[in-house]
Amino acid sequence: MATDRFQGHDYYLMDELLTEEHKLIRSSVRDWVKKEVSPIVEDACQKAEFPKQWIKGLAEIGAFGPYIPEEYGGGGLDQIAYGLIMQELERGDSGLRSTASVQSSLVMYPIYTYGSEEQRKKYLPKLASGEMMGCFGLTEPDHGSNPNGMVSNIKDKGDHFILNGAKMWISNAPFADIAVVWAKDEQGIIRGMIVERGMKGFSTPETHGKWSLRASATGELVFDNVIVPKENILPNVKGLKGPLGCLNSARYGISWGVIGAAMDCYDSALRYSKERIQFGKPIGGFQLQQKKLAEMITEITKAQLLTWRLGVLKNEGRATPAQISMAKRNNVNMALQIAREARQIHGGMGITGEFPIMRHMMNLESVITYEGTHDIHLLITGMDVTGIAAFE
Ligand code: TGC
Ligand code: FAD
Repeated sequence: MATDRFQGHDYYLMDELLTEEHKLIRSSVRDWVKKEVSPIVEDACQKAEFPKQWIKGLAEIGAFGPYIPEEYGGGGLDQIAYGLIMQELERGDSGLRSTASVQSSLVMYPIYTYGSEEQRKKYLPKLASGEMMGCFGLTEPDHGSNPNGMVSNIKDKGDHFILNGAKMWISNAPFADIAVVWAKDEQGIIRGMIVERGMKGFSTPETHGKWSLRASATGELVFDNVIVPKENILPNVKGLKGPLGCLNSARYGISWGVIGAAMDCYDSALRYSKERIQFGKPIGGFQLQQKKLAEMITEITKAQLLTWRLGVLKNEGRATPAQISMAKRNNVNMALQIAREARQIHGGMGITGEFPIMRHMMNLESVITYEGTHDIHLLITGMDVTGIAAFE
């Protein structure tokens, strides 16, 4: 990719709503992305490799567990800071943000929220420092949008459980040291547990051939009579609300993250429209291109306002799951539409790795599917406003 000339976009002066600490965090993550991510991300995607050196850097900038209390190694920051970190990471690449949001919201969050004090002390500091990486196993081959139908199961054998089943599409699985796994007990109740690499019968085959999130490692989790000690069960939650509670945090982070990807596409398109000459003038001087750019910045601004308000509500403990669904759905779709329009503004150059556009666009095709599809989030809003579930 050519030199990273990204500048943030703040049409409604939203920076005035941020603290000095928020701005400092944002600029340190942006600097790190420019220095360590932008120069190699295109190559990593072309080769479908997750650059492992990013793990140390992500830990150093505080991207693992920003809102987990400092006594467990986290950053002790608020939800706006978490959102800004996700925004800057996804500005670099959605796969990079995925790595950080899985570690923070889907591994550290459940251990912190549902774990015992021993589990918190054992895992959280190592997860925060990147010494240990985690993944989250909810989706199964036959149960994606409907995780309640899962068939992975545990059987009580006295001092341990025997775990059988399989999870699919699991971010970070190929290199994770631990997996937070959700499986049904003999009463059919969903339980969470920590499965460690090296446990007999546990394997994590990598998923190849993705056209999207190529700089993020994805894999399966296979459990063949895995012995899970009882002390590895998350004691403080039972039922589907356990994993769905984690998704609230991750979906919130995504609603910020994708604004980063959208801003990167807009930023590139705006610059290109002023530099590219056709018919004797910059293409940005044609009304058709201005329509695209004007609509892009309008949609980015609306998304920024939505997520900022959501962050305030989340800080106050008042954000509802349905409000989070609305922001995730709106903002991912917004970013994907902007990527498609930005691709057109770049003409043929838009399909090359000289610009970040096509990579963002392909990544966003995963982001609009994972953490609840575009359709599922619409149904969540529909249920919230009517009081009637239309999932089945
Ligand atoms: P339903 O009967 O509605 O609810 C079951 C129980 O859960 C509670 N609940 C929630 N709790 C916390 N947060 C939420 N968002 C919640 N939504 C529901 C609910 O109150 C109930 O509690 P209780 O006490 O009464 O038992 O459940 P349902 O089976 O009808 O399903 C509802 C539906 C379809 C919305 C849900 O299954 C869903 O969200 N499906 C989408 C699945 C999904 O998002 N999977 C994501 C997998 S992880 C992932 O994609 C990671 S990508 C990571 C990356 O790389 O960044
Ligand atoms: P399906 O559920 O089969 O859906 C197929 C289509 O049917 C979709 O368009 C959907 O909207 C629609 N549909 C389904 N049900 C309904 C309905 N009731 N009404 C109307 N339409 C419906 N999962 C994890 O657990 N951990 C991870 O780390 C993780 N990482 C991922 C990384 C990547 C790159 C990808 C692509 C996925 C990841 N996932 C992960 C899985 C992801 O959450 C699922 O793909 C997603 O929840 C959708 O499930 P599915 O793919 O089985 O699609």
